Amino acid sequence: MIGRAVATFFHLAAVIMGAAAVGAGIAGAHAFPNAEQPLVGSTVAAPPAAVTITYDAPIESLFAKLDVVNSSNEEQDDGPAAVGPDHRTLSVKLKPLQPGDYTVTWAVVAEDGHRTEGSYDFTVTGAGR
Ligand SMILES: [Cu+2]
Repeated sequence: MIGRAVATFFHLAAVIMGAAAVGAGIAGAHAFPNAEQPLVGSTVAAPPAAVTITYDAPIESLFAKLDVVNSSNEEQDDGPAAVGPDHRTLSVKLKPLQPGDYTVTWAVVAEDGHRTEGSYDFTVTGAGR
């Protein structure tokens, strides 16, 4: 684990120092979401059982984070986040959600060592399961 962190650090350092020489090709290797479930900013009638984000590039299981909180900032995820076998999906199961607003926060490291992060909200209107 330490070896891997060091390798990541050196990769990042190399990227910073080499950015001018390598140019625009680097950007394509970052992992950004290209699909979210529930959808970003959506209002859903039925409480979802899980949150799943699909990325446009492979992500590292070791560094992937996905948290879901309610409007009182209380954790709503039920168990650790999991990276799918294709290394492109990140998901976490949820406790039974009450009607209200929820915030999803994620952070991932692409297989080339580049970190990306973000957050978004969704709203649940019904209590269901
Ligand atoms: Cu990258």
